Amino acid sequence: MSNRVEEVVSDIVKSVQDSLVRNNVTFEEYRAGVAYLMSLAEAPEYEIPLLCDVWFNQTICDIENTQRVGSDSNLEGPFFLEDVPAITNRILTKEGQGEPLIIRGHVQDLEGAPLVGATMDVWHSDPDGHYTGFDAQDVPTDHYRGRLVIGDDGLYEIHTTKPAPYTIPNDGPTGGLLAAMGRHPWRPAHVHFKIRKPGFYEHISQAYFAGEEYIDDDCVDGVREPNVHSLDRDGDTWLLNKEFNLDPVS
Ligand code: MBD
Ligand code: FE
Repeated sequence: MSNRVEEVVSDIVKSVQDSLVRNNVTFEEYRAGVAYLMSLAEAPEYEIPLLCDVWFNQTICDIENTQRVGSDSNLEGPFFLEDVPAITNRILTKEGQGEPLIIRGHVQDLEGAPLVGATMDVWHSDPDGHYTGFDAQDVPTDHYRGRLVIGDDGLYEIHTTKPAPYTIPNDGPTGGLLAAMGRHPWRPAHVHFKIRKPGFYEHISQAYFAGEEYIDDDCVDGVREPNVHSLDRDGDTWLLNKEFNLDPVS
């Protein structure tokens, strides 16, 4: 009988051992690595998920995308919150700072039938580049996050403001490691989505904006072409069309 934990963990351990050998890692460097891992235990709670997501979250999405035919998933990141307000009157951002952005499209199955009753969570960083509920509590948690329910026409529409390029938290161990590697902590501007309906695979993705800063130099290497969108303009409002087709659980 196969033992999945034995299979995966022993393969990961072997990969790390091979890499230590290839790089002639010293005892001193090994101890520094262990001390680094210990520093994560004293850091804010989100640092371990953040570090894992920086290196491995998109890898799992890439694997998942080979198994599905619907819309491409993209990394969730560590800043989703389950308890968020309902999006009423299509309004996600209650602050009105920044350039207006309308996001709209359909949530459908693979044949184009509306996913009536599906929930859609939307979240993005505030104009200061923070996710509410995690960083400095200058903006309440019910801003820049919300959940709506898809109706009979399968349509959704959200009114918010256009997020800016974003630095992942860089004052803790994750940012410290990137800095020690000579890397920057920036991500291109992005909006997160999570769509759920019983009978369908949970869909998690992001929207990125074509041609914007860091689109080719994301510190978490999350940008994939199907999730990069060209924006339209209507007066001073940006328009993003994003269509979602979910795979049924077979
Ligand atoms: C983020 O905002 C994010 O989206 C990801 C994937 C990782 C860290 C912070
Ligand atoms: Fe994010």
